[in-house]
Order: sequence, then structure tokens, then C-alpha cells
Amino acid sequence: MLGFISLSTYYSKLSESAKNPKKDPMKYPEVAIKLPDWFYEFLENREKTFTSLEKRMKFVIELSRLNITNQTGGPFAAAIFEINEGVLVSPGLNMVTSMNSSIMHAEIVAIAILQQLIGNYNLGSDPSKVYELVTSTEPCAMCLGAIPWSGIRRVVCGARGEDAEQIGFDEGHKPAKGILSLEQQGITVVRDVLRDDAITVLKQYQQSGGEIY
Ligand code: AZG
Ligand code: ZN
Repeated sequence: MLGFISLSTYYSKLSESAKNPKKDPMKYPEVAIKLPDWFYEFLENREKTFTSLEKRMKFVIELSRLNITNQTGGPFAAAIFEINEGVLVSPGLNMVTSMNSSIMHAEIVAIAILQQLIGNYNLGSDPSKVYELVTSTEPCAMCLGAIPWSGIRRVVCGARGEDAEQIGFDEGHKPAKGILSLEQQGITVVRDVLRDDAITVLKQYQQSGGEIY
């Protein structure tokens, strides 16, 4: 992995391999998203259908808490549900620190997993399947940018962006209307669902001395 060798060593290996690719194939690292083992243990024997927004959010906030206690990332989780029945279709965890990747926000992870699962980059491609993203904290500027291209139809948020900023997280430069800008792109926004519970996890992370970025 690149993290353990210097860039010049890496490039010299790369050019050696280019001279003789069959003997010693050397490539740039592949980037794969793998959810941690604890997540699968947590999911086992659990109901996968969540009939209310509060139940969906409670599940997501629990994931954000477990992400801290298992030290697999920051205090953020998300999940995509089929909007009517509430079937869980794709989970997301913040894995910025564990993957050494600034883009591994919970919302991005959930979107990327579902796109692979259905084999389509557009989650809105099948009108009979409408997807909702539930996130423990309002999407940051990067995720706000990514959501309209994903085909997600509704976004449900726990804590507000300012709650994450309050404990030091950089949520980026958002459009003037913030999360509500999604409404102009035809995406329904629901805010403040179990906000206090989501804030409790943010504070728990801060008090545990977790890395803030
Ligand atoms: C973050 N904000 C949200 N909503 N989700 C994440 O995964 C984040 N990481 N840093 N800020
Ligand atoms: Zn984000």
C-alpha cells in the first residue's frame, strides 16, 4: 500500500513493472469500500424494514454510535431505504480515518454501495423504486453536491450541519440555502428527526477525543 512506501520508491517500482508487466505487475492501488465486520454482526437477526422516519433515523444514529465505539471512523452514519416500505437497501458509515480518504463520508458510502448493488449509477432509473437517504447529520458541502447526481428522491436528517461545526467538523461551503437547496432540484428534505439523539453522538465523539477534520 502506498502509505507504507515513499512516492519515489512507488514510482520506481511502477516503471520497473511497466518494462516487464507480466513478471511484476505494479498498479496504482485499487480503492474498494468494505464495511467493517461489526456492522454485519449488528445487522444479523435484525428487522430490515423500518416503517417510520423515526425508526429509520434511530437505526442510523445507532450505527453512528457504533462507528465511534468500534473506532472505524467519525460520528456519522447514513442509510438508504426504499421510501414507501422502509426496507433498508444500503448502509453508509464515515470511514475517512480508517480508509485514509477524505471522501468516505457516510452518505457517499451508502450511495456508492447501492449503485453497485443495483448496477446503475442512477438510483432514480427505475420509477417503481424510490430511494430515501437518511443521515445522522445534514450532508456537508461535498455530499450536498453528490446527492442530486445520485437519483435519491428524499433526504432525511438528524443533527444540523451547525451541530457538527459546533464540535469542530468542517462541513464546507454550502449554497446559501444550505440543505434546502436540494428542494430546488426536486429532492424532498426533512430535517431535525431525532436531532437531540444525533447531537448526543457528536458530543460523545468529541468527549472521547476523536479526530476532528
Ligand atoms: C460529515 N458530515 C456528514 N453529514 N457525514 C459525514 O460522513 C461527515 N464527515 N465529516 N463531516
Ligand atoms: Zn459529507
